[in-house]
Amino acid sequence: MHPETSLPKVFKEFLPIIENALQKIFSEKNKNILEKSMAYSALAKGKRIRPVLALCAYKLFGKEDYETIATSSCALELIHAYSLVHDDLPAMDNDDLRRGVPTNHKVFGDAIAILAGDALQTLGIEMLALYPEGSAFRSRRLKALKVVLSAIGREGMALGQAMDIEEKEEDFDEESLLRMHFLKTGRLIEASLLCGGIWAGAKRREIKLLSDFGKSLGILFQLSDDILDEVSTAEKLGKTPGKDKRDKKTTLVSLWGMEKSIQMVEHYLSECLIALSPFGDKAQDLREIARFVAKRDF
Ligand code: GRG
Repeated sequence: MHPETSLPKVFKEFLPIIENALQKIFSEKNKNILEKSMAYSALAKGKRIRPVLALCAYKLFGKEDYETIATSSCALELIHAYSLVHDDLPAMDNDDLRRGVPTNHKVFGDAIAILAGDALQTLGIEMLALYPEGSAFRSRRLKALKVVLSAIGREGMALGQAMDIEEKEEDFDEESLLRMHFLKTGRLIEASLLCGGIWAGAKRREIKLLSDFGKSLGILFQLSDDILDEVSTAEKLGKTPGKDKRDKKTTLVSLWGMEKSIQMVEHYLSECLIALSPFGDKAQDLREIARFVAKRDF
């Protein structure tokens, strides 16, 4: 779907670790229909930004044993994959194309797609409860699990999705739109960074900086997604472009206009960079990711 050359170089380092861990999770032969449907969406070509962010946050604190957190980082991708499968369903966004291939329900039917989403979410939670392995990680596992559960449930991603579905166009002013996007997209992005920090044993004030960075990165991510929805192609995006406009949805671009949206990309990028500045050179990978999210064209 996308040329790897345009990805920040840290992706080159981490993508093989992530893909390998994902393959292991779905390695059994003679999979049943539920596992086939789960694997279809989880293994489809995504950017893997959430596990990459977790690994970058881990590396930020001087850790180099990336395999230790490979499976738990992939848990974030499983939870993300669940949200995409459910988001694409006819009762939600009703989309036919995702990650360059037909959406899960188009291949497996609505009922199996719902169950695959459910099971991807549960599997992600199970992986967070079990990994990173070992008694040394016991309290960090619990902390990371709590962070993710809070980010995806009734005060996080699921609430953001409900707000997106329920609220009428006229209900969305700038504040409520930003809040909806923070909940729907930003909280899992922020949680991915926090997990990496927690598994590395980061201090409270370091976690706060990661959280500030994650909040701005989440909005930046959504903003670039809205801009791409207007200007990109299905081939580049791997999903249907122009859908927000057709569905008459309020987006950050429809609210601000393209010119202001592009200025706001710069604003949120600089907020990201400010949050990272206390980390100095060690945060170079995260800086590159923020710049990539601001400039990405897929
Ligand atoms: C069903 C509870 C529930 C939530 C769905 C993920 C989501 C919430 C909705 C997807 C709608 C959407 C296009 C949101 C914009 C930001 C976003 C999450 C884009 C997709 O994530 P990427 O770009 O996708 O990381 P890949 O395929 O690269 O992993």
